[in-house]
Amino acid sequence: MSPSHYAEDGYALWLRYPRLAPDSTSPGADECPRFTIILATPTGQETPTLALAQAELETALRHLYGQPPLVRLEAVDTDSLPYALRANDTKAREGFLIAPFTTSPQNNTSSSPVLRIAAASDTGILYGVFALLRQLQLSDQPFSNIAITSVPSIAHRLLNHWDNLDGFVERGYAGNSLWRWEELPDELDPRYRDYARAMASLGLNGTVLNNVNADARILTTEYLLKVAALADLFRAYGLRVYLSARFSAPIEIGELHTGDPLATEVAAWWRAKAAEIYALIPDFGGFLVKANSEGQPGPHDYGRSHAEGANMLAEALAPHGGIVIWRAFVYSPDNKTDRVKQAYNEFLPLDGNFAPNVVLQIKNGPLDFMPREPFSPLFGAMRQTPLAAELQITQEYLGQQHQVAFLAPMWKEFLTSETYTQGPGSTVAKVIDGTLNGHPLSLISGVANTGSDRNWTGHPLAQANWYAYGRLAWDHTLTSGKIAHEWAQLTFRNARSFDPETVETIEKLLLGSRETVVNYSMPLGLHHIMATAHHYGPGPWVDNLHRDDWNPTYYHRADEQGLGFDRTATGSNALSQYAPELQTLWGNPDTCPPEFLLWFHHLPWDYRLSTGHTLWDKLCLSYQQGVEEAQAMLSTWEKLAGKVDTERFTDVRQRLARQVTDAITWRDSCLLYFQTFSKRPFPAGVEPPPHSLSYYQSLRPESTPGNP
Ligand code: GCV
Repeated sequence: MSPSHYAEDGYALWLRYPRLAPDSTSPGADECPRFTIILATPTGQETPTLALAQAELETALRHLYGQPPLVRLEAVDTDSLPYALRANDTKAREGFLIAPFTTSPQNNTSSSPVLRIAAASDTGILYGVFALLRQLQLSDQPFSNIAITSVPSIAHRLLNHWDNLDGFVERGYAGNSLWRWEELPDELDPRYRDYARAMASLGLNGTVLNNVNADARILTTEYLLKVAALADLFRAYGLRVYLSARFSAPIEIGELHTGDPLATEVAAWWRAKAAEIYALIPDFGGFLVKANSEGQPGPHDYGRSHAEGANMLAEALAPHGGIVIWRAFVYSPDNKTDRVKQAYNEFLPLDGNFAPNVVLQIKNGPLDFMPREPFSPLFGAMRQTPLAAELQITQEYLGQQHQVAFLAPMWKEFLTSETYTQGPGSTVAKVIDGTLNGHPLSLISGVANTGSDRNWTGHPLAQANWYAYGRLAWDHTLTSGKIAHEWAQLTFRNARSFDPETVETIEKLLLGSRETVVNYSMPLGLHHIMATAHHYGPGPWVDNLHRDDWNPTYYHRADEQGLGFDRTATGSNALSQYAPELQTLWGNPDTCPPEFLLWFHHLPWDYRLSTGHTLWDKLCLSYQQGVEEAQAMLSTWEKLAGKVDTERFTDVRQRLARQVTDAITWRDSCLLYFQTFSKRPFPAGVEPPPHSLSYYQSLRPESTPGNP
């Protein structure tokens, strides 16, 4: 079968295991190596997790080389493990060592390569197996040269599903929820296992099953039994279950008249609920809470602080080893302060007041998952509280399932941002992994882009974002290039033939894609100028929503003088929430990086950038560049005809064609609209829009999924 006829539906994700060596019936079959792999754990005993590890090795190596491996379990003395795997914490326990093993003469398996995977836990072994299989498919180095010691950077590596109990996924663009609540606990969709396996293959060890806009019913016994069925299934994959808890649950499902965190009956209710949960799910991870944000109940309803609310839940979970993940995504309807300042203002005074098993989960930027934002200033400022990053894998503001936007470069930009709180090198990554401020509790969350679509993520290339999130959660020092390369090779490597050029082409396309989306939608630091509610496509003209800070006009502030939000001392002074080094750098438009220019400054249309362009010209040219880049992505992809299987090729081609149309709509809408203020002509090289502004303002996408 030629590669172009090898149809794939994407279900296998990056775990396809295409044949790497001649198959067993072809001449040269004897060249296929027969591997011997030793799995070494402290007990050396067979467990459900080790059974999965062995099964994975057998299936994978049979597919890759046509030969099953010989797998042996062995006990290892933990003192003989490298120090990184011996420490008494989650990170060390989940790490692994892969090393060539020298066989004794009497045990000699002659030419058979022998490797040993050792870890302090069975989950560490499973992660090691997936790492080995990845490495075998990526490198052409001999098996016996593989030597890896790896420990996760962050202890708790979670997906957050914004899934409602009726199967709807908020901001989900890949079908319905994976969880079939009406069938659970009696019927277990085989897909649950495939999900857990995919999670383990990335080293992700936690999943929050339900939406942060939580339904209290998830905490009823009826639903907890369903949750327990999933937890039982996920356990062997090292995957722990967490739930989003609705703060008013004691009233809604508990028949109390208050949810006041300082009321003794409320605390007792949560303690009893925690005990019930742990009786059913002994390794339950904890609660994720969205409180007093966008209409959700919370401690403020009773005049209590976020810390008082979080600590009450923390106290209920503490005896069982659970944690509270308290979200910092808050902005108040009555607060007239610049929305991007509010979380900092609300949470910084509480620093030091949280219980040790509370972690504050903060979105990467201070606004809301825009295509580009500076990091949230809380990451620099709050030193006494463990801080977790919340990243959005689902592309709410980056083209949803229609557009390619590989997000690793965006997340790397965030993780490598300098907070300067302890001088240079005080990166956001070091805040999150707990090393900068010495917190043993570390956590990262990604809002899932998975759903019931056969290929999990809707857009075939959006799988790369789930992959990238998992890889960065495990090791935040990986580069975007390496991650793109890994994913492209694992996902598109042809069975029976290997075409490095195809992989390289996909890799490059991915790597530039997020910047392309920024260029044609919100360049130069523009933000929140998308259409209302569904957040798909442009809406810079929207000014009639009942809250000021829901209106794009609030954010871009276009007027006859210029464009942008002044967040310096002459404006909202949100800049003052950052370290002095950043205030100096970002506070001056001449030194502010162009990508944050209109985030921090309101500048005249004729302001001259270091490139020599005026602001107006640069704005127009950025939108134009975005369109041209989208067109280039389409033509690049078209060159892969016959090299990528027809099914995925066609699917991606159609979506890229749609992306080009969307990019043109973004450019034309925004430029015509901003031109009503700038009153300047488009510079040379910018294609004039074929329609009037009112035409673009009348466009309404037919049906966009995922809207609450
Ligand atoms: C889950 C944004 C999204 C909402 C989401 C909210 C949040 O506002 O549009 O759908 O709600 O963020 O993160 O809580």
